[in-house]
Amino acid sequence: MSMLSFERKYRVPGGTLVGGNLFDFWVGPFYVGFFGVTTVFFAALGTALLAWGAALGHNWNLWQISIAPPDLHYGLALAPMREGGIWQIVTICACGAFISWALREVEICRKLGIGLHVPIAFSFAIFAYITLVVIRPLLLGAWGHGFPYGIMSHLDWVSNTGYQYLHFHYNPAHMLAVSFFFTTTLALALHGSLVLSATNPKKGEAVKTAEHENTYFRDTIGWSIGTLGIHRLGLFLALNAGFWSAICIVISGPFWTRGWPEWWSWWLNLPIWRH
Ligand code: UQ2
Repeated sequence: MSMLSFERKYRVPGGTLVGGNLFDFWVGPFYVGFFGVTTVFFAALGTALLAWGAALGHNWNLWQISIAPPDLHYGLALAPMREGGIWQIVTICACGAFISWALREVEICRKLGIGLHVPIAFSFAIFAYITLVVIRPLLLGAWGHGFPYGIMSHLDWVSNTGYQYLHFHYNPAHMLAVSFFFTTTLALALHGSLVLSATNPKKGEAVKTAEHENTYFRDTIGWSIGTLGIHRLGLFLALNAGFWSAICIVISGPFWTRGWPEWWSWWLNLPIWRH
């Protein structure tokens, strides 16, 4: 892989959070660091445990492999390996690997002297995952409330959990999350298509700049958010999508146990409807 002169200039010692200079080196294009070592450790152990769990299963059909959490009667205790213990250690490995990766991103940002936007953005995705497999199971009192690690099985879990609350689309936080996901795709479609349209002129013509991009939107809707603004908007929309996803599932069970359609009775019960 080619290395730009720019990269040599910024491939600098320091900026580490843990371990001083000990792990402050690169392997090929990859920065290692203390958290590179812990990422590889957790990822390798977790993957090996998933393979073991798959070997204990009924077959090797990729769609049917599933590593399930313990039965609810184990509560918050450690379960035997074959009865959900694998899921519990895989979950620890996943949290360890994700958090290590975020902290490795922090060390790289510090080396480069750039903002921490990327690790902060990633932390929202980690927060959503940890809400599903740690925070909500803790609040409900059993690891069995986590979702199983399997392609079809995790979809079944989502469907079953949704129907447990009758109609999940009536969950107001779910409404916000879905709206943010859709708006994220709209913003990225607008942005991606706009940039490609400006950078792919007719044969023989010069590549266009932000002035053309601004003008396109001023002509169509009377306003342009700007080249920096669209990235601020994109980050805002994406972080909110992940954040409200975490909120919509953590309130389901720990804070609202009935069907979500029923939650809206507060609206029907407003005194303004009395005549
Ligand atoms: C824009 C701009 C960009 C863009 C985009 C817009 C030059 C390259 C996509 C247009 C975006 C607008 C008007 C915001 C739309 C609002 C929502 C909530 C989707 O103006 O500046 O820079 O990529």
